[in-house]
Amino acid sequence: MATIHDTIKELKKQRNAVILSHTYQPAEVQDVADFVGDSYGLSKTAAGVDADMIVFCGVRFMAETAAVLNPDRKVVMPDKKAGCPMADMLTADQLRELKKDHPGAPVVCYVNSSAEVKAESTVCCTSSNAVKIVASLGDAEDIIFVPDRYLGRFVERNLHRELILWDGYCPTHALISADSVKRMREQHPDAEVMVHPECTPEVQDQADHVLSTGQMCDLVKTTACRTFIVGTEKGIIHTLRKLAPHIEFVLLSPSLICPNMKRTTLAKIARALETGETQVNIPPPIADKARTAINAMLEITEASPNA
Ligand code: CIZ
Ligand code: SF4
Repeated sequence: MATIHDTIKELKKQRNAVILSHTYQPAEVQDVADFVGDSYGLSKTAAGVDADMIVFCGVRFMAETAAVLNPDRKVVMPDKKAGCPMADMLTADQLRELKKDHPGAPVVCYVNSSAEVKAESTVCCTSSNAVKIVASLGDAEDIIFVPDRYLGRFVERNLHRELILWDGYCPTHALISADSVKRMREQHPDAEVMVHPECTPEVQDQADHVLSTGQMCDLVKTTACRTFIVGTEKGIIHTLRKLAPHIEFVLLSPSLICPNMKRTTLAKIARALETGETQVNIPPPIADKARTAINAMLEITEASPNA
């Protein structure tokens, strides 16, 4: 009898599809994917492969980014309800109002935002390049940074300047307490602690490394450290163990689970491949403006990749 893995493989061939999985996805989803990575890296990868259909296993803003960067391909989400509460904390109307209060201020928007919000922004950023993107705006007196207040605070501290922040946050990362870092350090005295900049400043203060998911994956390939306490969504533990099987990875808190990231199942992937549902459609005028903000980020990061 054909297994779900056989079915996915066969349908993928028939549809000339590629499966992309974010590192926060369940282990079994990551294992059937052609590429595993962060949202922006995956979208860029998708642009370079020969496929008619992209099955994006992640949350909506990620699939939207893939659709914006791959306008000629069909991008489908296995579960259309997989949203991101942080992205939902800022609407395009709210951003337009904020811009009116600060005329002329450039807007930097974290990729964890809707295509409509990106379309209202000057330049996008990811958690790996947020500091560099804001720094590139140099002398601007006022800079609006949306929607994550904690990534915004991380940028403020690194650049020693104030930003106009929105009050968004990730409910999964923001719930982690600084005390939980202290407790875990007591249990694992030889471990280094890495946390995501979506964590609160108090948690960031307790960590050895504040890193994006991509930077965490890079660090474990070269480090001499043999135990890490990991302060980001649980799915990445599977990714990190595959990259560095000789290292022990301990999740900072059992509550580091994003319910939306866990909506994807193998059965839903098979159904998405079979039916082509649910397709992500971004109206072209919005997609064009969102692409401009994403490409502006690319130009800045590629102009001086190591700066
Ligand atoms: O953009 C992503 O993939 C997210 C949500 C996290 C990260 O650190 O890259
Ligand atoms: Fe959104 Fe947080 Fe889930 Fe990432 S982990 S998708 S920021 S709710």
